[in-house]
Formats: sequence, structure tokens, C-alpha cells
Amino acid sequence: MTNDDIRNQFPILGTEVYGKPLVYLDNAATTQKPAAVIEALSRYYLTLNSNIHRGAHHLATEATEAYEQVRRKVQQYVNARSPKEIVFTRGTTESINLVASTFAERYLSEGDEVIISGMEHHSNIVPWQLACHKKNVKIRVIPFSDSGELDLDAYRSLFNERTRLVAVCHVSNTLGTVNPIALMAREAHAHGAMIMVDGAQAVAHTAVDVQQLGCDFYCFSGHKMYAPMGVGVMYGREEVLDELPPYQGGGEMIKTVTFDHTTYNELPFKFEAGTPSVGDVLGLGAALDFIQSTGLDRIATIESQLLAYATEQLRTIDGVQIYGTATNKTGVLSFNVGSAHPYDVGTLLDKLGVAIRTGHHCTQPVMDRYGIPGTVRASFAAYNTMAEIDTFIAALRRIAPMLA
Ligand code: C6P
Repeated sequence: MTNDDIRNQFPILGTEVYGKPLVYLDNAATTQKPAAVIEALSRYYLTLNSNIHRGAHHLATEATEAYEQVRRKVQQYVNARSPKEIVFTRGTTESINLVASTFAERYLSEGDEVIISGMEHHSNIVPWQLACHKKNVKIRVIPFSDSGELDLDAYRSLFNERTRLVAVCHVSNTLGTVNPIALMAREAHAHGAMIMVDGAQAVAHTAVDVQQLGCDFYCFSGHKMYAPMGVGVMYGREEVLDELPPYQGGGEMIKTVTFDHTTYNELPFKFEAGTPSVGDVLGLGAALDFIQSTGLDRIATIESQLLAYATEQLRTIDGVQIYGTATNKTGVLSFNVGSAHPYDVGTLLDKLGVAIRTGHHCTQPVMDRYGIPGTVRASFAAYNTMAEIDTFIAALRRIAPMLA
């Protein structure tokens, strides 16, 4: 496996921490950024900075065109039918809040039900609680097995005539499980419900075709796919988005305003109130170029090789317990070392230059399911190497006896 050509595009990977080369294995939290993305950001502020969709001048026209071009790139990347279906947000969290709030207003009433899964990130639990609480709507939860796979029989049994929506992650940020979205979408539609997919952990690791998946909404963040922080996407089917009320009011989302009445702009602008983060959107465009020039297939192959090797190596360390062993997994590896607190493991790994995440990973119900306070989580990206896995495993081997 050679990926020097990928690695060399990421300036930060040359960093040293505590005098040791950085081994960055916290990619599910956020990926590092290739030089092309950083350059796209600074190019915007150096040469193009202006507000979009409203200026009559050259810079504003150029910036607007560049921004709308990224929308078309995203449309192609997820195979949406139209750029009108791509709404720029600040990230997955804002995308899901947008869907939950507007969907509830338009489609939910007292006694209705929404299905989520037991492995959701808090971002795909709390917005539904907020929306459902207001309308007296019940939330039902799909359980999952010890290996971290959703119980699909239980899923089928949760539907009834009051089910309006399923909200589920494509990939679990804690367990790495890839959920069978196409199948789950068929089931939801057969029961007259819609489906919203949290794609935060999927979109940089596996091909996403919203039409093939059959989802009504698909939400993701730029910063987990090599793009800057501060930009995300809410894909929604045009027919559904047309039916939804606006999320926030302000400039750009209107057609006409009087003190008595406002008419709303067409899609997707109806959902993009105020000045967007134009530079970050352009950075997202550069990140998509990076992914496409590298090849998503190649990225997925590298990450699955890293996952297989790291899993095999981890299993050779006494007392290690892995959480999430689904057959269909992406490069996320959650584990504990004996009864050591995950935070202690993380702190010691950090001192040896290895960056991983510890804690509940914003999935407290997953921790409750296993009866643990948290896990240590290593997560991989296309620039990681087998040598880095060796460093990580050697560091763990060194600290394991200290924690026993
Ligand atoms: N997970 C992690 O370390 P934002 O913060 O809006 O970009 O993404 C929220 C989010 C939603 N869904 C899933 C499945 C996620 O993994 C995340 C973010 C990070 O796992 C930070 S908690």
C-alpha cells in the first residue's frame, strides 16, 4: 500500500508533538486538509472576497458563480437530480436541525411516530426530541446487536400507521457500522414514511448516491471530508423541500417582504438565510476535487486495509475489547484496554504522539448499551499508513502494563 502521493498533500502531517512525529488517528472527529483546500480558502480571501447573490460588481458575480459551481459539484458527488436539492448549512448538526424542525412543522402532529436508531450521534437524537416534544410525537428506537448491527426485524416491527419518518446514520461514528440504507429506505417508503440519513461518517469513505439509496434527506459536514469547518450540506428531494416551511428568516431566503407578508425564494435559497460561509464552500469544492482525483475507490481500499491491519494487531494485545465488529464497517475502531479509563489511555497515547479520541463520542446511548463510560477510538483516513498503525500499536503495548 503506497499512499505517499496522498500524504504529501497534507502539510500538517509533518508536525511533531512532544518531539515525536504526529500520528493522526482522529479522522472521524475531523479530517486534516490538503494544501489545495487551504489554498482555495486563502485564494478566496486574497482575490474574490465579496457577498454573493446580491452585488452588481465583478467580484460578487465571480464569487457567486464559484459558489454555485460547488453546489453543482456536490449535486454530482451525491447524484442528486438537481442543484436545487443541495442546501449549504454549517454542518451535519445544522442540516439535521433544519430537517427536524421543518419536517415536524409540516408533517408531524400529535400521536405520530418517528423512528431513530440506538447508534445515533446526539445530533440525530436531540433535534428530534426537541421537534417531537413540541408536537407530542413519539420516538421509537431500533436496537442493535453486540457486534453493532441494527436489528432489522425489530426495525420492521416498529412501523405502524402513525410512523412518519426514519432518521438513521449511514455509518456509526462510534462503531463504524455501515447501515443498509437502501433496504431501510424501501421499508420506510412501503409504510408511507420518509427517511433522513445522517451521512457525516459516510460521505468521505463510501460512494453516496442519494437516488440509489432512496433517501428523502441526506445530511453531512464538509470538515469530515477534507473540507474546512463551517460548511455542510442538507440534500432533500425537491418535491419534499418545496413542501417544507423555511427554517430561518432573513436575507436571501425571500422574494418579497412587506410588514404584512413575506413570500419566499425558490429552492435552494429558501433555506439559505443570511450571508453564507462562501470561502468554506469553495474549500468544499476543492475537497471534492481532491477526493475525486484520488479516487473514492482507492480511499476506501486504503482505509479498509488500515482497519483490517489495526484490528488484527489490536487483538494481539491482552485485555483489549473491541466495540463494533459488523461485517460491513468503515475505518473506525473503538476499544477499551482492560478496565483502564479511556481518557487515561488517550492521554498516554497523546504523549507518544498518537492522536485518538476518547469518551462517549456524542453517542451516550451506545455506551449505555454496552454498559461502559466510553471507549478509545482510532479512525482512519486515506493519508494514514501501516507504519502509523505500528506506532499506535507499539504505543498501546507500552502503556497497557502501566494501566493494568
Ligand atoms: N462526530 C466525532 O468525533 P458536526 O459536528 O455537525 O460536523 O457533525 C455532527 C455529527 C453527526 N453525526 C455523526 C454520525 C457524527 O459523527 C457527527 C460528528 C464527531 O464522532 C464529533 S462529535
